[in-house]
Amino acid sequence: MTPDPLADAVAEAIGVAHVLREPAELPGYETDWTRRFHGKARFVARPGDTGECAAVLRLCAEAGAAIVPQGGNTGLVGGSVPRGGEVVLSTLRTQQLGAVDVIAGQVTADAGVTLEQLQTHVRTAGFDFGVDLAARGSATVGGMVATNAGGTRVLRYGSMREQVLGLQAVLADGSVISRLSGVAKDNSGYDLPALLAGSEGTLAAITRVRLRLIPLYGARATVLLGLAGTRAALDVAAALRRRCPSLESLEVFYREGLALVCHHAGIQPPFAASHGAYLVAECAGQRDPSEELLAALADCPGIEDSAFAVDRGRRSALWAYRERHTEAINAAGVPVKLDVAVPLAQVVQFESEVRLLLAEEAPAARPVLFGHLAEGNFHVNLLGLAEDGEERVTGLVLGLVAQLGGSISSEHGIGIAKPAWLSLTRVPADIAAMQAIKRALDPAGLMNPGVIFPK
Ligand code: FAD
Ligand code: 2HG
Ligand code: ZN
Repeated sequence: MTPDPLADAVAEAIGVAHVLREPAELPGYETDWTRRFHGKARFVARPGDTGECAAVLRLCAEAGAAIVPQGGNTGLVGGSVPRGGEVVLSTLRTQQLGAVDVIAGQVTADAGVTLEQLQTHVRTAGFDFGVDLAARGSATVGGMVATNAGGTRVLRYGSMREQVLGLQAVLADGSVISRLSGVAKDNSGYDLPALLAGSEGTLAAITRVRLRLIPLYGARATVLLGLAGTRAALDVAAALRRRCPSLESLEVFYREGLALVCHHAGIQPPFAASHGAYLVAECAGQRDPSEELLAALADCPGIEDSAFAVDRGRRSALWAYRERHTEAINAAGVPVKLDVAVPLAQVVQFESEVRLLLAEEAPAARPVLFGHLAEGNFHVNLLGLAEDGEERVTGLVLGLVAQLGGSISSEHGIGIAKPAWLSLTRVPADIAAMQAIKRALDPAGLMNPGVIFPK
């Protein structure tokens, strides 16, 4: 073990068992979920609460040591792993879940609580949580706020920021900001919780969050449709949005992703025929929403195949074709992931143009497209792209997105994967304002350096 006075001081503050310094203990904290991003940690600190987290950050500030906050390490833009020599601040030991406030429909959760733990906890009290995503077993509340995670229910409940009523966080100098009262209307000054949502660990370490809850719906109806292509999927999506107030999800995928999932999971495709696009739609309510969903679908032309489910097992089987894309892609190789969104009016054009662009510019790569159709959010995954082509091809795809008026990061963040392209969709004054905020809260640039802005 290399001598390190900072690690010794941190161990004194939070307990020697909660500072990981042995090389054998570190790899899980040093490589991201996709295996594309990795770097050495100086050591890993695992504080157990806000006070201990503040002590760690204060000591790091005094030593001028950079910090990488880390939750479940399921982030997909490299922001959760060290670039080389930073202290990793893991929140996984912070595990408190407060009692559900059944009058306000709120709960307070520590940053290290996983989405699944949160869901289980609030469901026993008759509530549910508005954000859901496939990494629910590992993704943490803190990480989800820090990335402003989206997922499969944004069309009904919004992203993570919309669920945050308040939070507690430690700034780079170790000072603590706290707004956990749960008061639903509070206009006393700047909305710091909203600012920290999506800040990707660059402004503060989030330690506790006050969350809005939604009703727990007992009835769900899910449909998987086979359609001619994206145009047809968009038409169905528009009709369902108009006709089904209980609509919660509109997810799209294509035949290349379906083939990967079936191969990886060892399952049969849903239909005998292959289709140009697949759409998963789900409605949820206190009463069975099947009739509402089926009536709306009956008026939709262009549906080539369909599978419908209301019971949990069959619904999960339909969702698996969509939800298991990320793991199936990871099993096939180390992907380059481009999480983008375009205005819905440009979705059809984007899907066809990006495929043409990739066929011309990266013929050896295997593109896998899928995503959240309701928000025009495509996950463009590229397998087998030569390393020396990553930057050029990323620039071309993100350039197309910008040209169509879209976003180069729809829900995963900028991380260390995309700072070079931030100026495609943010004007200089916008970037300067964000950098001024960063400087004000973290003057020494210790919080997650290299994330969002180029170093
Ligand atoms: P980490 O990966 O540990 O960290 C992510 C970022 O947040 C890093 O920049 C890190 O520094 C920062 N951070 C973490 N904790 C804190 C904290 N307490 N304070 C300050 N900063 C912090 N994302 C979506 O948006 N929608 C999806 O549908 C979705 N599906 C996914 C499915 C799979 C299978 C996988 C592997 C990932 C998916 N993701 C999705 C991405 C990922 O799950 C989310 O970004 C999630 O919010 C990250 O949470 P985490 O706890 O793993 O954070
Ligand atoms: C999803 O929507 C996640 O499933 C992951 O955001 C996307 O793997 C990806 O590219
Ligand atoms: Zn997604």
